[in-house]
Amino acid sequence: MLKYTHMHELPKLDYGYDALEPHFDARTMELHHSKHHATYVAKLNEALAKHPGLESKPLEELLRDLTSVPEDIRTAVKNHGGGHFNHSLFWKIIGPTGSRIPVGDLAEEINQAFGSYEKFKELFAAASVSVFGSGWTWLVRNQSNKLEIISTPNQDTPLALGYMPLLGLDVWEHAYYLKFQNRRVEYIAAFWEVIDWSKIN
Ligand code: MN3
Repeated sequence: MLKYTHMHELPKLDYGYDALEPHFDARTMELHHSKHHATYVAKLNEALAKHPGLESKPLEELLRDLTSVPEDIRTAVKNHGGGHFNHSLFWKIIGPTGSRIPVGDLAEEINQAFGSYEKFKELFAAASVSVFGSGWTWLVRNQSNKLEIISTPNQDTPLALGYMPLLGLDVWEHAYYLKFQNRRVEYIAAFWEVIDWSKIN
């Protein structure tokens, strides 16, 4: 997955800001990536700079074991490091092309865990709608290697809870307010039109 050897950097997108139109609009994509995500990266680097050496540690390692992070920067790493990790994953699992339905072994696993892809989407949407305030909904693997749908508040990561995230949906208002205002349900519906299951598999 993500590997870092020095200062953390804002990852380039594999597609243009307007590539996901009409589902995800260009203006939101641009602000979300070049402002919101960039700010998480800048603030993460700012925090890590207080403890030379930590910037070369893989971010996933820090997030999996936040208690090992020095206390004076723990909250900053959790929030901004989490924001960097979560968004980096998010950009990777969406795209202008690709498979809009699960493929391969994962398709079969989703059917077994949730009944069908339609049922999975219903459960995932219900979890996304019920996130109060800002947060994320995830498809994860638990420690028994089974699929689960979970939600996390703010920029908390599934890693910190011992889960391996496969896909995540950002349900902060900054991810959808310009186009959908308060209509989170419509944003979730648009997400299924831009998700690329071939990358998740
Ligand atoms: Mn966001």
